[in-house]
Amino acid sequence: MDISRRKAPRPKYPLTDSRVILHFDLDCFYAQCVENQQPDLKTLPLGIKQKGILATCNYVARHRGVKKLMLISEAKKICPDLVLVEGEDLSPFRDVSKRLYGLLRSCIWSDKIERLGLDESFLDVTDMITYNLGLLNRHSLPESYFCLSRTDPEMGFVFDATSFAGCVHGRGDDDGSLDDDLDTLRMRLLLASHLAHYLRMRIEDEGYTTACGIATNKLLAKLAGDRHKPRNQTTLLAPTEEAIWSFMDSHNLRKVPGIGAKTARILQAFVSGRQPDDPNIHTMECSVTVQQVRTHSAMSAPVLERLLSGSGSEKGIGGKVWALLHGVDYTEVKPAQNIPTQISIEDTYRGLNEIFEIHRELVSISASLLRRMQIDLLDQEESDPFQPTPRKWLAHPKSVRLTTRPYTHPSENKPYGWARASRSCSLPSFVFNCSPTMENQEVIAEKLVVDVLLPLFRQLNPARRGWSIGLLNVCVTNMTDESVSSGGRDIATMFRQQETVLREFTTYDENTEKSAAPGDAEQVLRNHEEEEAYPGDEDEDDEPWDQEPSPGEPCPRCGHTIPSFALQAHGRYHSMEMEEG
Ligand code: DGT
Ligand code: MG
Repeated sequence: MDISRRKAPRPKYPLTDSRVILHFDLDCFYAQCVENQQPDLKTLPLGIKQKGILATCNYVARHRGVKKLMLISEAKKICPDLVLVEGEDLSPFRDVSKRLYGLLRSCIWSDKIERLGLDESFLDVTDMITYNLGLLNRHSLPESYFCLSRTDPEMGFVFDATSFAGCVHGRGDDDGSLDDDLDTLRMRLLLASHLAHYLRMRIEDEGYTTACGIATNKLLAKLAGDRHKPRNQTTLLAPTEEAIWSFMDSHNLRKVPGIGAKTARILQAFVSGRQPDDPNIHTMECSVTVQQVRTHSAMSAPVLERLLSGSGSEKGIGGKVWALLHGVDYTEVKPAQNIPTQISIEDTYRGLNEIFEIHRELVSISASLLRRMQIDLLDQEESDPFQPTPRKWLAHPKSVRLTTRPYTHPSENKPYGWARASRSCSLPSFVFNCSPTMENQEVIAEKLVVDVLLPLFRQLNPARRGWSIGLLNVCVTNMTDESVSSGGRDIATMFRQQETVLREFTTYDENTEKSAAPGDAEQVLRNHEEEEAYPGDEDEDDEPWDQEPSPGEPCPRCGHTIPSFALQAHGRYHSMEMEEG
């Protein structure tokens, strides 16, 4: 028996009753957002710039040889007429992301729709496919009808069920040799390919093109979608284990979601007969394929466990990676979440040393965070222009956390969590008072920085100078879901009573996790401070920030116009500056 077959993990689902998963990935996402704002850019090579690198570029630029994540200088050499647009402010991208996610979510039945970063989503459409397979009339396949609603037969679309929509990887053409079970799998995926096409067209109606992968699990769907990009879709029809392995084998190890740079380096060293501590492997490009690792004579789940277990890695890592190499992925598409568990914004720097720089950057981060909170946490109700009603907060984060990290040069190769230190306290209630005007947001951001974040910064970095800050992250966390917690009480009043600063504590985030989307300033950080900081909030005490902010008064020291309520705090900022000497 073939060695890899003997040791291979078994798929959990019988092939005929497999799940049907769609993976959507918007094409050159940031670039498309910018193009939709400035349609003239669509035909020009366009790059979206973030701190000296191209976060992404459109496909006109890619056809000219420009690549994602290139240095700007390098991209300009290759394509001198590359148009560059600043993409530091992620808010417009987040808005589009949320709108398109909402559209997809409204079309599926199960609510199993999981976002990955800003521009990718997994959808589990198994129930829709099973239902529509039951309706299929095998005698009139060319005029088939896909029902998008169980209750309204008029909601749906006509399609030709004699062929797949888009590209197929594997045995797409029914040559009559498939047995009944495999024919069922083929028809399920065929229906899914038409659903995927319909959804892609709905997204195109909104002005955005996508790539989509259709397969029986998340891993395979994501890899399949990468086959034909942009503006295309690929169904993976792999009816046997061998067909799945052969699909997996063709991939570079680093392309497999779930296999990071470190894992790939260790496995590349192993299959090329090097020692894991060989200094050269840190600079090696990953060139090893799944096949080289999967079919290596000494490879197995226990061997992977031995190679990969160690500081920081999860238990059972060997079995997990072994399964991934075989295209086996049991993970479910997580149900949609209305409310994120936390929201954070961070930025990186080449060493900030002056308090005014820290102040300026914290204000900028806080302003983005407030905008983001409004997008994600305010309800969507359109207010009636004749009878405007304030929008409601769907959730209130209870804590705010500041994380800092000293600057290190990339060549020092420090792990992501190295020297990150965090300090938290309760989130003051005035942040929930912000109306969507820009000016108001900036005022609130300034107050948050002066009242809360700069004091936290000084506690984290007690030295008077010489900090050389490389990263600032501000995170609001400990969400209270209003639908659950309010219990009929006036939640706005409750939050107005919150004390400004509660318990404080420092944590050192050694195991901080980075979000799935590289470069996205949003992170999923491990929450060390759970439930520490909610006030016994019984005392009624109306805060001055409940009133409309006044236009402001000039600061006697620097002359800046500061809202009256923030003058005192602003004065504290000057005192800190003076302490600085
Ligand atoms: P695609 O999917 O290959 O057509 O191109 P994109 O641009 O959609 O790339 P994707 O899907 O990997 O990422 C979505 C957006 O996230 C992208 O437009 C820019 C941003 N992004 C992705 N990776 C990075 C990164 O490593 N650094 C930065 N700053 N931004 C990134
Ligand atoms: Mg994309």
